[in-house]
Amino acid sequence: INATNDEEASARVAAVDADTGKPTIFDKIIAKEIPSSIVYEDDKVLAFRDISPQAPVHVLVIPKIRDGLTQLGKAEHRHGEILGHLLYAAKIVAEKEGIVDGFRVVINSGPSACQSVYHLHLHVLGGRQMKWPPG
Ligand code: IU
Repeated sequence: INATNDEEASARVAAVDADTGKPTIFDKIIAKEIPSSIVYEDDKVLAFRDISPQAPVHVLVIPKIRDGLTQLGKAEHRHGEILGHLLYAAKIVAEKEGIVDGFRVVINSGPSACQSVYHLHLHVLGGRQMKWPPG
């Protein structure tokens, strides 16, 4: 089994738990029960460095209250405001990290996209030349 298949397999396992409403590790990060390197925070969102960075800058932006947003594919009309706020927070993160001239925002939704944590999160990536298409 290669690394890619491992990633796909664990994403499928994570997805099985996704709809149970179980807290994820991000709740502990929000509660600061698990330490993280915080880049930006306000009353609605938290941005912290990814534990396994895929670029020189790799920050996750998450809503402090999940409110059913386990994944983008579960978004409802009422989530519009927080979704917009998350995207704007991604831009603030890019500015703070000095990559506002070139950065990528990624949301993996569901097992086919290798989502592994079922609390909506935006990946903010930069600090190197990004490639297209993504894997
Ligand atoms: P994904 O889009 O669900 O695959 O992204 C989840 C990310 O959360 C992934 O990049 C992990 O490295 C990251 N992460 C983390 O930063 N801290 C943790 O304790 C755990 C995952 I678990």
